[in-house]
Amino acid sequence: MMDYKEWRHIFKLDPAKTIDAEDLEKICESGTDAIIIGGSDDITLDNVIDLLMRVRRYAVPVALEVSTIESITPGFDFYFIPSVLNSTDTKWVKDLHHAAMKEFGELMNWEEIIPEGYCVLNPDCKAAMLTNAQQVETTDDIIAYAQMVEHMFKFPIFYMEYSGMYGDVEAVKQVKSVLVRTHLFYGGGIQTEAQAKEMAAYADTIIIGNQVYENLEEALKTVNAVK
Ligand code: 1GP
Repeated sequence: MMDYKEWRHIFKLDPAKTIDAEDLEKICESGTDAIIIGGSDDITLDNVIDLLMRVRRYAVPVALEVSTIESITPGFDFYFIPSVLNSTDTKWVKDLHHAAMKEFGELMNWEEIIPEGYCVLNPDCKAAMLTNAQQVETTDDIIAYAQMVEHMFKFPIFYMEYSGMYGDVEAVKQVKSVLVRTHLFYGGGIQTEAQAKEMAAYADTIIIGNQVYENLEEALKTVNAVK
C-alpha cells in the first residue's frame, strides 16, 4: 500500500451522514488516494464499523480520524489522531489521547498511529465549537503552530482545518514554505476542481468533505487537481 505521506487527495466521509451504494462506489473508485472516516457529531462504533465495511469492498486505503474513544475499532489502515493545538481545552490536546493509550496502548501497532497537529481556522465550524478553539489571528500565528508541530512535537502532519470555509491560500503557501519534513494537510470548503488545484499547489494533501454530500459530481472532479 502507498505510504500515507504520498497521498495527495483524500475524501473525508462522515459516518453520521448517509450515502447510498452508488455514490460510495463513485467515491471509492474516483482515483482518490484514500478515504478518511471522521466527523464531529454523532460518531458511534456502529456507524463507523458500518461505513468501514462498506468502504472495504474497494481497494482504496481507509483511515479513521479518531474523535471519540468509543468508536475506535480494528480494521483501518491508519489511525489519525488529532491534537488540536489552538483548543483551550486540554481534552482535545492530550487528555483523550492519554485515555486511549491507557485503554489500547498494549494493542496498538504504532506504524498505523499517525499524530496530526491540528489548527482549527474557521471559528464557526463544529470542530471549533466542540474543542473551544481559540481564534487564530494572523498567518504568523499559524506558522508558529506549524513550527511547533514540526520542531517541538515532531508530528508528521500539520493540518490546516478550515472545515466548511475556503481558506486563505496565501497562508497555506507561507505555512508550506516553513515546513521541511512535516506534511501539510489542507481541508475546508473545496467545492471545485479549480479550488482543489489552488490549494494542492501548496498543500501536500487536500481533503474534501462536505462537497461529497452537497454536489458529488463536482467533488469527484477535484481528484483531477492532483493528477
Ligand atoms: C473537514 O477538512 C475537512 O474536516 C474538509 O472540509 O468539509 O469543508 O470540505 P470540508
